[in-house]
Amino acid sequence: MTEPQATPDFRFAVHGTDGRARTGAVTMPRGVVRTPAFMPVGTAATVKAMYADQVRDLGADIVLGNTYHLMLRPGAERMARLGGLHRFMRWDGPILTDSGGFQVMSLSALRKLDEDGVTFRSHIDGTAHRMSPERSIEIQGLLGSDIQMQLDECVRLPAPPEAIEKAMRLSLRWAERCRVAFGEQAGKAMFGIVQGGDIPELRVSSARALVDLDLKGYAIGGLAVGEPQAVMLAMIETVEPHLPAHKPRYLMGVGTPDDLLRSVERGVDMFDCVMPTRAGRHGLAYTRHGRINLRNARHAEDTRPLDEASACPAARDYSRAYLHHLVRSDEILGMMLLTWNNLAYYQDLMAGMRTAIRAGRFLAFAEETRAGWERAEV
Ligand code: PRF
Repeated sequence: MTEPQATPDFRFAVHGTDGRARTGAVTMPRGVVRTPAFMPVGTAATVKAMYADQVRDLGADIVLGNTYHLMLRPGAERMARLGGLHRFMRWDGPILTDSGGFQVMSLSALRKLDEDGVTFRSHIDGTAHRMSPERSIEIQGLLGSDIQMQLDECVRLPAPPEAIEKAMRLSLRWAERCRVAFGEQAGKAMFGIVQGGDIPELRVSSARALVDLDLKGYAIGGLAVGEPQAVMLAMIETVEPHLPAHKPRYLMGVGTPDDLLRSVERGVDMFDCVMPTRAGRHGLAYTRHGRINLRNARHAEDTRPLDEASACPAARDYSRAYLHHLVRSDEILGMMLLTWNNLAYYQDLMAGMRTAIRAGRFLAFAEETRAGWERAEV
């Protein structure tokens, strides 16, 4: 290891591999992201139901913010006047922002896509907005994002091949425009997004064209959008050999704990997903023993904690009976405790994977982890 620089630029180093799985670190001025990494989703300048300090204490090195939500409320220029997203939400570590295209397509009304960007109406108040690749990068800059994503078009699957190809080519043209708009920014990065749906040839040409742009990292988008897990994994296997080994790879919007294990096995370094936080607000707990639905009557008199061996107080110190009661009563604390438990589980899973890769026993770790889930409702 070389001496850390006073203000480190954006760097990625692989520290160990096991098969295709890698462990390493992304280093940037606001901190180091240990990979494989799971980024809790902080859509509206908050990881819902969590204090920023709690998120950090669980071992999260980076969180995700959303251009779409923050441009609508509180607004990008206002955020900049307030000192940026880090100060606003009291998170001083790195922040990755999604570009907005994906959220526009899934949340807004009356959206219209053309060569130059997307026009849409806010899901909050119906006001009209326009986002071009350049404006997306400008907004991510105003937010103060450390890792910015290109604007892209993600097609839900199944879809006709022509639609998949059209979106993939448009995303490539937008990647070039975003790269120009981003320019060179010390300590920051813009990632490209591989599209191409479930068509291997399109995935490969998307990856190749993006690699030619020499970006600092590469995301795989357009997966976990309706296709079976086997198709998602096959697409990762198709794309991975075309991505540079010395740059981070980020699988967007994925996934279940099993998705994470199988994607890391195939060479993915970074993930984000609403699953642990959203599930926590709906009474679901992820544990070493599998997913538990606390709403179920079987927990009403169960004095055991979710996981007595966990370091997380939410998992260790509260009975399932109490959690069941909170969930059934729609109490805020129920959502807080289950979100806390779930993010702790996800971060522990990532830490376990990093350790296992370094020890050269990733597949054994994955098998042991999956075997534990079989004991969910005992
Ligand atoms: N593109 C962008 N964000 C995303 C996706 C994508 O394809 C996905 C797909 N799983 C989640 N989030 N920009």
